[in-house]
Amino acid sequence: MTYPKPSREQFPNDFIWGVATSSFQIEGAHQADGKGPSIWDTFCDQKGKIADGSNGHAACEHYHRWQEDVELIAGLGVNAYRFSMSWPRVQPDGRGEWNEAGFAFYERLIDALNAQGVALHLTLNHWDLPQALQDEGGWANRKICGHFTRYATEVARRFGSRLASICTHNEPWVIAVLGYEQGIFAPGIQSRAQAMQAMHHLLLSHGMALQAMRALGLSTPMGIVLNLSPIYPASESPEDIAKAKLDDGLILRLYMDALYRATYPQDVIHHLAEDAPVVHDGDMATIAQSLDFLGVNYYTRNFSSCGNPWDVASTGNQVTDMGWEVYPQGLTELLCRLHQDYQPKVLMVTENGAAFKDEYKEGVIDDESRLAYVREHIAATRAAIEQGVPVCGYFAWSLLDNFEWASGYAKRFGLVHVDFETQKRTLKNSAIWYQHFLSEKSRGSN
Ligand code: IFM
Repeated sequence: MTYPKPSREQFPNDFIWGVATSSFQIEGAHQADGKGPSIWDTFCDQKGKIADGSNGHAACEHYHRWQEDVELIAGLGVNAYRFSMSWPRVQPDGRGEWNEAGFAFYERLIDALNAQGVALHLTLNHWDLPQALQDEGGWANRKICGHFTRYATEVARRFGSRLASICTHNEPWVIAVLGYEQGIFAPGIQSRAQAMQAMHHLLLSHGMALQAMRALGLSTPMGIVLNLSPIYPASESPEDIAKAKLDDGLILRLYMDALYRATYPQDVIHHLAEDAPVVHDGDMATIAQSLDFLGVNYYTRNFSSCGNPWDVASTGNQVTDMGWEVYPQGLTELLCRLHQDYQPKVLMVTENGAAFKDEYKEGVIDDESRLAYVREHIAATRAAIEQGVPVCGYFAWSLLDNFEWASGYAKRFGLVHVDFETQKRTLKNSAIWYQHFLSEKSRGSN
């Protein structure tokens, strides 16, 4: 199924159109001006953890090239920018002194973008935890909830009124499961019990931070961003169907039930058995603060199989450089399901995009596959809105080619190409299409 080409006019006038990045993936300047080490600095230093042996020392040098990047963002014609703050840049050990030089960087960035009419959507935690907190157990240690709440409150106090929204955590499932259970992301731990405890503390700290930030009297919308996708059984066998239900529980219901129903799903808790998190009285009520928005990061759908691993090629659909199937309908389905099952006040597509190999030819990057991916997913978002889902924004991932975590710099998600030797930025055709789409006046002209 393909969607009709979208046009901007099909969306409400106040729809949020943005591009997204995160601190560790673009900033570089890993030791500049008093910044402390993050768990991703430590992880990159361990042999074999990052596919190309790279790290975030330079990344896109955004810390030094932020003015050029502000012009780039404004030039795209977006009305919003989603970015994250590096906790160790503003509080090097995560629990002690504030680093004024770090705050000054974000102050300059926020003010410059606001001056260009670009609204700022801040994420407090996009994975680069201060290493000093990991040294005392990181997200698996309940004490971190207090540290995170103090950090969130300080950031909201300083910048809240200049921000269009504040998100506590980006993709807690990734932090907990890839970081503490599978160990393929920082901090590289392999323990399901620790992962589930980390998951619980991420959610608890989210609720505590929301309470504390709201106590400042701010009207800034506050929420959380989850990585979600529909999960299908690989076959009609009862085993595959049961596996898909459980996987959906581990990836979606665990988080959504906690946030919207103040409970963890019993089938999942039963399955986790002794690895289930320790939950104190009152925790679930704290987690289930009312959310001003739910951020959804969508890239692909998933299949669950009890037998051989699912072969993505068997769908016949295009597959990205990450090995992820291109399946825009999954976004429509997901948004409709979230609306039906949990009724978030509003939903934002906070990340959506694709890594493909790009060819740079005489200053042109003709990334037709990425362009089609973005266009189709915007159309899929539109289809959900037509079905009554209150979606208020779409952010393309990502503004720039950047450090793609354990994959290093080889996987390029940017609408804007970065030559990592020279740091030259070049708009890919997908960026030019987005720019044109955003500036279009007449229906169907894109
Ligand atoms: O690059 C990441 C981002 O940091 C979090 N969401 C998924 C993206 C692509 O893998």
